[in-house]
Amino acid sequence: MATGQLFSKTTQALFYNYKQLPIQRMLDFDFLCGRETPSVAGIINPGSEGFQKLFFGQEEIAIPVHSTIEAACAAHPTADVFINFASFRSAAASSLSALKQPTIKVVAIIAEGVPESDTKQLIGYAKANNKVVIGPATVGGIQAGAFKIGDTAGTIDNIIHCKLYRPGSVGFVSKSGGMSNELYNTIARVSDGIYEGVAIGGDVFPGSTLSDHVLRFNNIPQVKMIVVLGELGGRDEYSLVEALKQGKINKPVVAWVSGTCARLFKSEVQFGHAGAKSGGEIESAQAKNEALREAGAVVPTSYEAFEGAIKETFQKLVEDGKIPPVKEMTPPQIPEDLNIAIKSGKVRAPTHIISTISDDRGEEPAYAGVPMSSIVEQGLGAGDVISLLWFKRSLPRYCTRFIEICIMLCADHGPCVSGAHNTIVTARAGKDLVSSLVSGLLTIGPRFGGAIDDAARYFKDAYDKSLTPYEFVEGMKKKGIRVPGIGHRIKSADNRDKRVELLQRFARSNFPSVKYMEYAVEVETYTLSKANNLVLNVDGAIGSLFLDLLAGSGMFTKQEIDEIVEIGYLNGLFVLARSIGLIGHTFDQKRLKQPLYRHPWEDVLYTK
Ligand code: Q5B
Repeated sequence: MATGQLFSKTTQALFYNYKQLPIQRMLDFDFLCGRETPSVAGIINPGSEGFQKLFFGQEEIAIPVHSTIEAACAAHPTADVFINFASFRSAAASSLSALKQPTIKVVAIIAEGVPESDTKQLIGYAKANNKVVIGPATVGGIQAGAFKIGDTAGTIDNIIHCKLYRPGSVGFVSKSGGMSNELYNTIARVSDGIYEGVAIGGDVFPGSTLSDHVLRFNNIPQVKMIVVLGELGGRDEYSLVEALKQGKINKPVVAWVSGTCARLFKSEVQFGHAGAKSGGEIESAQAKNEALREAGAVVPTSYEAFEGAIKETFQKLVEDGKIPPVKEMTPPQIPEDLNIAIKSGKVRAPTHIISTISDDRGEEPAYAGVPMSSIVEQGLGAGDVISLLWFKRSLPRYCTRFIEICIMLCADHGPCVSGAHNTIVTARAGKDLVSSLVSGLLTIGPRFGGAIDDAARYFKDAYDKSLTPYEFVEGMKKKGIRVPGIGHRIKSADNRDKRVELLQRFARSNFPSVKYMEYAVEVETYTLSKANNLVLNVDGAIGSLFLDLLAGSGMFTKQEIDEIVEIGYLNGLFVLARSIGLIGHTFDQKRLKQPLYRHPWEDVLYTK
C-alpha cells in the first residue's frame, strides 16, 4: 500500500446506504473546515433514486441519490472514496462492487461481523488493484481540516475540542474506533494535533493494517511524528516492528499496545473486538510492546504514561525546529438544528397547525382524549367514533346509534343516482378506486345528498322564528329558493321513502323531543298539497332530526348548536355513508369487467 495521502480538502465520497446522521456529521465537519464542496457527492440507496436534503452550514443542499453503485460512480467520476454503511450481510458484496469501479480508490467498511473469508477476498482484490480498504468494523478515519469518514471523532463539540478542523503534525493509527476518539483528545492536549487519523477496525483480518498506515504516514511530509495504538491478539504490530527494524520508518513512532491486563485472567479472554483475544504469549500486549520498544518505537511503561511519551516526543521535534507553529483558526459556528434548540429550551418556534380532535404521540392514538383501547374495550361503535372526532364528546348511546342508522340508511341508493352513476362511469374508464370514489362524491351538493345542512339551517330558522309552514314555504318561493330537504325524483306521497320512516320511528321512540322533525312534517304536508313528489326526503329527515338530537341531548350549548349548523357538519353524514356504496359500485364494475361507458346517441337530444 504505502504511498501517501488518501484524502484532501477536495476529496469527495459516495455514501452507501442512506444514514442521515453520519452524512450530516460529515457535512458539518466540511463546513467547520471551510471546505468549498461537500465531502459527500452522492448517496447510493439500493432501489431508490432522487435527492436527499441535508444541511451544508446554513444552506440546505440536495445530494443526488442513486440506486446502484455503477450509476453513482458514473455520475460522480471524481468521488474516489466509498463509505459503506451496508449491514454485515451485504457489506462484502457492495464493497467488492465498489472496488471494481475504476474511480474508487478507498473503501471504508463500517459493518461489524463481515465473514473473514469475504474480507480476505476484498483484501486480495484491493492489493492486486492498488486500492485501500479501511475496516471492516471501523468508525473510519479523518484528515484534519480536510475530510472525515462518517461518525469518526464523534460530535461536533468533540471535533472542535480536539481541533480537528485544522491540520496538526501527528499521524495516528489505531485498531479501535472508540479509543481513537480518546486519542484525538489526548494528542490535541499535548501536541499541535492530528494530521490524519485512521481506525483500522478490530477484526482479525483488517482491510489495511497498522503498518500499512504508518508506512503511508512516513511518506506524508506534513506528518512529523506517528502515534500507534495497537491491542492484544493478532500479529499486526510485528509487521510494524519489522518495518522499524528495516529502517523503513524515519519519523518518531510513539506506540502502545493495550490489553496488558489480560495476564490477570487465568484463561483466554476475548475483549470487545473480534481480533482482541489473549492468545499465545507472542500475541500478548506485553510481548508486542517489548518488540516495538526494541525496534526503536517510543513505548511507555503503561497506558497512563502514553500521553507523556507523546508530549515529550512532540516537544523534542519542536525544540529541534522540525515542527513549525501551527496556523490557528477559529472555526465557524455550526448552526444548531431547530428541533435540538427547541428541546433544550433555547428557542421557541410557532407551530403551523392546531389540532384538537386526535393525538397519536402517546402509546396509542386517542380520539378526543379517549384512547383507542378504551373505545374497543367499551364495545363502542362507528357512531361513537364519529361523535368523538366530529363533536369532540361522547354522546349518549341513542345519539350514536342514530348516527349509525343514518350511515346505514344512506350507504347506497342504487346505481342510478348521480353519485353512483359518476362512480360507475369512472370505474369503467379504467380509473382507480380513489378516482372512482371522488368522482361520485363530487356530485354531492344542493340537489343530491348535500341538502342536509341547508335543511337544518332553514328548518331551524323557520321554527325558531315560529313561521307557519305556509309563511316559510312561500317566503322561500319569493326568494326563489327550493326548500332543502323537500322533494324527490322518485319518492312521493304514494311511494314513501322507507328511510325517512325508519329514522322518524327511531327518533320518536328514543329522542326526548322531535319538535324540529314534527315541524318538517308540517312543512311536508303543505308542500304535498302543491305536488305529489314534494315529500320530506332523507336529507330533510336527517337535517331536522339532527336539530332535535343537538337540542334534546343536553350535550350542546345553544351557541354550539348554532356553530354546528353554521359550519355545516351534517352533509358529512351523507358523504361518509355514500362512500361505502360508491366503493361498492367501483368494485362491482371492476369485478364485472365492464368496458368503457359511452352514452347512446339515441338518448341525447341534438338540437341547435
Ligand atoms: N319543487 C330533489 O326535483 C329535487 C322543491 C320545489 C319547493 C322544493 C328537488 C330539490 C331540494 C334539494 C334536496 C335532496 C332536485 C334530495 C337525495 C338523495 C337520494 C337521491 C335519489 C339518494 C327533485 C318540480 C316542481 C317545480 C319546483 C318544485 C321541487 N322541489 N318547491 N321546494 N324543494 N329539492 N335534495 O323532481 O311550479 O313546476 O316550477 O331540489 O332536498 O338527493 O335517490 O335519487 O339517496 O341517493 O326534479 O335520495 O326537489 O323537480 O325540479 O322538476 O321541480 O316542484 O319549483 O315547481 P325534481 P323539479 P314548478 S334526496
